[in-house]
Amino acid sequence: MHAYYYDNVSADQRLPHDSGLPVELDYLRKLGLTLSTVPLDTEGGWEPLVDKIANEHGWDNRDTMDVTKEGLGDHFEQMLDKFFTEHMHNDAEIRYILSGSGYWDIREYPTDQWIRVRVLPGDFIIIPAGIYHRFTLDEHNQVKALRFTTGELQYSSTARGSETDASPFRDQYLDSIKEVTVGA
Ligand code: KMT
Ligand code: NI
Repeated sequence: MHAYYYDNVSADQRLPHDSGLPVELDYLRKLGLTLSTVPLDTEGGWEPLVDKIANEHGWDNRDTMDVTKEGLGDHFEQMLDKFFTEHMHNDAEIRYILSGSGYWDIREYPTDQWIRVRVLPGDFIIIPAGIYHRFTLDEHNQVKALRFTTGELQYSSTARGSETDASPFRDQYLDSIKEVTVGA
């Protein structure tokens, strides 16, 4: 996994859009992300390690998101548009990449710059509730990821706008990064 500032060039979202300015993963952690890698070829298998992380966090539910043309059928383009529309969630977005690759774009606060995070198989990413972000596939056009939740599995997102700006989940997020952004 690695990250860099997005170049803001208007071209296919699936291209790297690398501005050449790298971003440290520790900086993204300060912005509230949890980032780690559990290699798929870990000795003894990745499953016990991933199970342990899930248990520690109390995630009692999981499923596989198959973000491929075959997996999503007629909804493929529609779902991709939805993922790439800037949004936030009221719950954390927790994903473990099983195959394929893609990019999450994370909004830096308060600059509103996009930071692009490249994900590959074995990458584990937790995007906190209330942070603005979007997701795209790359040119290979496929990703399969485990999705974890506590309680019921359901997908709900809200596009950035006056409603999300006023959301208590957004407030909580901004509060959680105050230490980092004060004086920024
Ligand atoms: C989201 O909300 O941004 C997503 O779930 C992206 C797809 S997960 C591979
Ligand atoms: Ni999301």
